[in-house]
Amino acid sequence: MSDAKQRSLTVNQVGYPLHGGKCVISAGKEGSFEVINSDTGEVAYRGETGHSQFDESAGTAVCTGDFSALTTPGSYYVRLGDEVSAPFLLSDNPYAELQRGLLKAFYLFRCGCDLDETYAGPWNHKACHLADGTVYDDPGRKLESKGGWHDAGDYGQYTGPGAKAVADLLLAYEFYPQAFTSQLPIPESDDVTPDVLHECRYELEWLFKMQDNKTGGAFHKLTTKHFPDLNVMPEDDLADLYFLPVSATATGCFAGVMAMASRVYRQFDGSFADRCLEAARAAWQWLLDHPETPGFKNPQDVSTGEYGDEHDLDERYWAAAELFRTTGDESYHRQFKALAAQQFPKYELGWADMGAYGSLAYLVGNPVKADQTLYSQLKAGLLAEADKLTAISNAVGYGISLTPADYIWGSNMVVMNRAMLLLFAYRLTENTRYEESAIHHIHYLMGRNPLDLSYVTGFGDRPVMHPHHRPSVGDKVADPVPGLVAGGPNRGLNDDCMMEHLQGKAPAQCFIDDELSYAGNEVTIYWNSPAVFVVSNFVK
Ligand code: G3I
Ligand code: 9MR
Ligand code: ZN
Repeated sequence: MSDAKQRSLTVNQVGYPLHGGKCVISAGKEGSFEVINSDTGEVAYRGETGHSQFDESAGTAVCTGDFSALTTPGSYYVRLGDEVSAPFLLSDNPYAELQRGLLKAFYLFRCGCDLDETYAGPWNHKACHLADGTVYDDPGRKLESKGGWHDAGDYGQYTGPGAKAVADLLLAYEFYPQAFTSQLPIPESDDVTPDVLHECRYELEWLFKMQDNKTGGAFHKLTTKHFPDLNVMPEDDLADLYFLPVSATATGCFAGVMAMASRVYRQFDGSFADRCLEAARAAWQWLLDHPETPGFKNPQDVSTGEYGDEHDLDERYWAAAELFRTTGDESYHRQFKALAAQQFPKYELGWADMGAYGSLAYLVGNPVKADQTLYSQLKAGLLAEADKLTAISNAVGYGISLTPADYIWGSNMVVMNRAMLLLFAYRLTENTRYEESAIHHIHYLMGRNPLDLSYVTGFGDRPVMHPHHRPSVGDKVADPVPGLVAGGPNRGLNDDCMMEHLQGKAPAQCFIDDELSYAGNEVTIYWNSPAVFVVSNFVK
């Protein structure tokens, strides 16, 4: 843990925008509270908390102190009796640095190139995973494999999760271009193309290599057979790399993200946009040729991440939606409508359930071309989901949309995905209720939670310090690589470290800042990416 002691009075440790809701959450005590200016020691605001109510996720009674009326910029903390909160800022644009940190993390996840000190600071290291990979099913076949981002705390590279991460970042850019105007910087920075697109292109260039040019299908993943030890730096991980077999879920995600990229990059680089579209079409053809395929399973001698998913309708649905949105081609529309008529989750954004990307593409595409009945159905469905999420958020202590059952492996992705969905609803209706609910999810992530922890390394008064992230463990730098979103509380306690330390805890307390805890404290690109999206909505 960081040196600061855990406090029962919690805030967003980065801060709050000047205008809009601002609350402190107290676990235990209620009553009069003061917001104190940290520089002058003066009381800037006095208020009364509401009454405490038991919150099942937190396992404690909690109450809220509202200080929305305080709108003077500055650095503050809250006092209630003898309890104090972490310090935080009130500012016009409090999340600009956080958003850049969350995005810069993708550069720090890069595989296959030197991370120079100029861009990576003390977290620089040499190029890794440069060798060709062997096609697992056809061992005589070797293919170039270099590039892309590592998935997580391990060095595997997985097509579906990579596509989700790129999709979130491209959507963030499409929705919030104003949040991407300054350089990070990264080696490709120029004054023409926004850095977010340079960074995504690094992954997209690798994704091209995941398409089997013999069939158009996408290999499920590129990994060694087993995970290396936890302290192995990327450039020292020299075991053989394998392209694991093509799967329908990977191919659907590949087609979806390539069709999306073709649209987004068109104005910057027409020939790259053409390449993306051609790759998407070929992947789509593979899907048509393989209407029923079993979900991916690790072969017996492979133990890296499986990302198993039996259901590929949602990935096909997303692919058809993006191909229709990008090309306007009626044949994709027909196929999208046929898929939409089937039963599967259409408002989820996880690595396994990609339906919401398809629904959104249809809803923000060209409404004139859309089938009006289907359009209305999907919009009503999305808003109903968003209403459900705001209702849960308003009912429970920490103001977010998770029920106790939702604290699973990667619960912070659930937190951010749901905030994303709320922001989709805001986009479609301009009803600020959805946006107000979304920002509470950032407050939770950044410290206003039962553990008083910022789940983003390098940000906030009490951030995660020991993520399950091999470079952070293996390098000689005391601080972890910054800008990484930790998985978060997981009531399943799916690793030995959690089992040893967290038995009997309430769901939102099932978290330990220990590098051995891979089921709670690992980091991944697709936990960072929805955070970039959500925070970007609030960046000026
Ligand atoms: O969705 C179910 C839920 O319905 C059920 O109530 C709950 C009970 O445990 O489980 C939920 O499923 C969990 C699922 O994550 C949710 O996404 C599974 O238990 C849990 O095992 C599964 O964990 C996945 C984990 O790999 C193990 O397969 C994570 O989502 C996934 O993010 C993680 O990915 C790993 C890669 O394999 C390797 N690289 C690192 C990465 C992050 O840890
Ligand atoms: O380090 C691995 C991590 O990146 C994965 O997400 C996780 C789940 O697949 O597995 C971790 O590896 C652990 C392995 O599964 C069990 N033995 C301990 C390993 C951690 O060092
Ligand atoms: Zn690498």
